[in-house]
Amino acid sequence: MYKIVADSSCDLKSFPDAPFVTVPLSLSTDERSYVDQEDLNITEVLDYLYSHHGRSYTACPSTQSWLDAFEGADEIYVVTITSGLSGTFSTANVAKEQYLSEHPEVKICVVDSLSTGPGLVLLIEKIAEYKAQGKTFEEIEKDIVLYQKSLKLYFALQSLHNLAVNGRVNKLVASAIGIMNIRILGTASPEGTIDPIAKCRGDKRVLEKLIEEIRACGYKGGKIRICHVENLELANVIAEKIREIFGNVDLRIIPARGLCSFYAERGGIILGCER
Ligand code: X90
Repeated sequence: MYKIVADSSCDLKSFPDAPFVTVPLSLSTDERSYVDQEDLNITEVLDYLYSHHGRSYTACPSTQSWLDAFEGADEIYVVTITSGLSGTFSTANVAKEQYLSEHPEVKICVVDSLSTGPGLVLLIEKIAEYKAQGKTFEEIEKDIVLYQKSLKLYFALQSLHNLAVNGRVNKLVASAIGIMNIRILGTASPEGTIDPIAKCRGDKRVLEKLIEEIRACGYKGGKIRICHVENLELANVIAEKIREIFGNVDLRIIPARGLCSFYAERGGIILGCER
């Protein structure tokens, strides 16, 4: 039996097309700790974090939580958040080596998404599609890397506070926003780090600029996945605009789970597309 295992940055709670399980990262302050499980109440966590004045941080899954998730399958595809911003990919590889030494007959492929949220969703869907087509483990291992390179990730955020205090983005970039309705539009670099594109005033401007970028990257109507942090409204506006321009696109909108909510913050939008 095969299985897809992703960390909780994938924003999916379930995935009906394949045997699927997620492994949680965790979110903490010095007083409280939340495991990013399926039933985590995002509104409650965000309310708490915004009312808390001390520091807050995240941690990648333990090796043991990966090992537990691997149980019961003999062909395992692991999809992780970008190694450019998190140790998650590295802990997944440690778990892989350990699991293989105890189960030499099992096959495990760990995919570095170099992305987050919707980028992982597209990779997970593609693995299930490859399996349905009857591709072998070795073929999938090779082809998924090529597919990863064909994906683009964009984000529009209202605050970079949590990214900046946790050292995931330059503090100078971060200080520019959080004022006057300013949004930051950015993309994932080929190394899976944060690449700011523009500061935009208001949602209307951010939408224009986002569409401009999507066009310029060579997007022609492929799949799109949009994850949002309590901002279904803007996600819908973006989806509508994309359909207006590119026709009947395969597009899904997904509420962010804990990890992406923590870093993308309230109002944040993350969009993944195929080129
Ligand atoms: O504690 C950990 O190991 C997790 C660290 C994760 C850090 C970054 C998460 C970013 C989530 C922010 C906007 C999208 C940026 C994507 C660039 C690849 C969402």
